[in-house]
Amino acid sequence: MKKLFTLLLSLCAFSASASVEERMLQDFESYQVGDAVDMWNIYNSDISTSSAIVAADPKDASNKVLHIKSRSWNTLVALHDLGITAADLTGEGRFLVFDLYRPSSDGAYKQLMIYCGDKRVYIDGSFVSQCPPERWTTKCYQLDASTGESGTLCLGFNSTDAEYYIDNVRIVDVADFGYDRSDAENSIRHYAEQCGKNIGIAVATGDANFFSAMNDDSKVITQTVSSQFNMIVAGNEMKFDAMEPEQGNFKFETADKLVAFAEQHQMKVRGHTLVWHSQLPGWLGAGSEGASNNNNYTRDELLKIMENHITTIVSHYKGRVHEWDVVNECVSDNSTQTLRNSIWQKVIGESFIDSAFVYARRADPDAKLYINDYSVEFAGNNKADRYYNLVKKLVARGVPIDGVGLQAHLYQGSVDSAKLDRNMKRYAELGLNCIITELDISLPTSQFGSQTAYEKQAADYRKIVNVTLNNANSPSLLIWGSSDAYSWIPGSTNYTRGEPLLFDTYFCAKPAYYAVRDAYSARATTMALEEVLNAVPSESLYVDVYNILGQPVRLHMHRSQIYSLPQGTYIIDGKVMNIR
Ligand code: 9MR
Repeated sequence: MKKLFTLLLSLCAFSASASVEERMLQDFESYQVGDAVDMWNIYNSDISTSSAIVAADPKDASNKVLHIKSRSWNTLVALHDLGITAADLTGEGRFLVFDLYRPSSDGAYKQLMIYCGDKRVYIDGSFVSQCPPERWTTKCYQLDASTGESGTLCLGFNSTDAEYYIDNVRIVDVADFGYDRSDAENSIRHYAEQCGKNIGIAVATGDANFFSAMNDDSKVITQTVSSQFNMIVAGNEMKFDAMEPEQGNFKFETADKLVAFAEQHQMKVRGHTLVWHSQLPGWLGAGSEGASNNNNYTRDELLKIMENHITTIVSHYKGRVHEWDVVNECVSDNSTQTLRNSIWQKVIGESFIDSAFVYARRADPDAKLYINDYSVEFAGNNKADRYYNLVKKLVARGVPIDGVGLQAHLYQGSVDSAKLDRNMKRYAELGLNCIITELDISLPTSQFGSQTAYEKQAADYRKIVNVTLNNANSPSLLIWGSSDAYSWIPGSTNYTRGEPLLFDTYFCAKPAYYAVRDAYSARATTMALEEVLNAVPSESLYVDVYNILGQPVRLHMHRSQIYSLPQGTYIIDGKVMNIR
């Protein structure tokens, strides 16, 4: 069951204009099972223990694939006779793509390298999770700009113990992403800014090599992140284990890069996260669930550790990180208890929350301080109400908290605008902000590729944005991931759900992208027009309304009647206005 890719022109389902062209370089079908393919070592080391043998696809015996065992560092597969140069592999909208499969015995974290002749055209910035075990995954790389070099295309994982399969090595050209990253005036960010809102994106090390690509303006991910968003949050790189991997030894390098990138692109930074039960360093002795106290810390000792962690990090970024998730996911999933079992709660008690906020406030009095949690979006739902009751108590006892984060890891179809609106309003009554911090709206695998499902997903995104636009205490909305290829959802749901984001694997805009952009732009237009109308002298009670062809719709209409016009675009007193 060979996939037919050769010079296939496929229209992206998402937009009439987005188009993707694929050119097959090697699908191994012309080989015999058992044929060996050359390997190459970058430093000419002994590669005799490594092998690349054409084999039957572990999932489909009728398909031929390449089975690779890499037993020495820097040993790659040499794909001869492809007739390409390094320059052929690069360009805006051009990706090198292949399918990857690894048996469960293979370790997940690896570093991919790609060479064209002697020229390295790609390297993962670090060892990153490559793909789930025992399933084919599409891997997609925008290579480093090259000119002229030619030679054999070599690729593989830098490892002494890798075992994996590859197939369908191909070049993909995206002729049109369905949106123009260079059009600053027609971006989500532009319209959100007109509405006075922050629209954010989470990026992580493994996402199109973001931390290596961030200084390269030709990279699609760099362009997407900086052109469409005005806020950024690190998916993993500012968590406890990343920032303080050894006690008292803080690692700021990666997070510093993120902050510098944000400043270069006039984006705000959201700091995620200071105190959490997950992604804790081993030295803390909290165990795999984050709920043990293997070092038998006393309450005072653990408070000191927490104070030092928060104070060091928040001081380091004083004035540069706009807001912090001070305490993350402290509410229990068990409806009979308030707080989750964690080392913090167990050793310090509920007041660990109070202390964490106080330490953060002291370190940067201007940073906005948030509590953050999941499954707490919709007022009336059990966990949402327990979260609210906890926050209400924090406010009552004077904890220096500015706002509440609703993570919003949602399923398509689960969005309840009325309950979300009610939630935001009850936090406003407490004097708090209430923002969406980690939005994604997943689809079941059975709906992948379905235009109808993407439209419904888009409608859900639009609902969420509209609720935030209706609530002045909701200044920020952040999307948890840059493209469907880099979402955490598939792995976390055992690959039963996914495709939850605004962009697909190649960063083509999905309907959800347009929905979010339109939601902000509609409000921005209305807001701009309201200003124009308000500027009209109060005695001018009547306006002339035209359609976009300039034909009169209503002349001398009482301006109080404008919002009763049927949905559509009009020119009113010389200004374009969308009525929705
Ligand atoms: O996106 C993050 C993913 O890369 C990590 O593997 C995962 C580990 O816990 O954390 C993900 O982000 C989480 C965030 O920090 C807190 N809320 C839930 C998010 C999804 O798990």
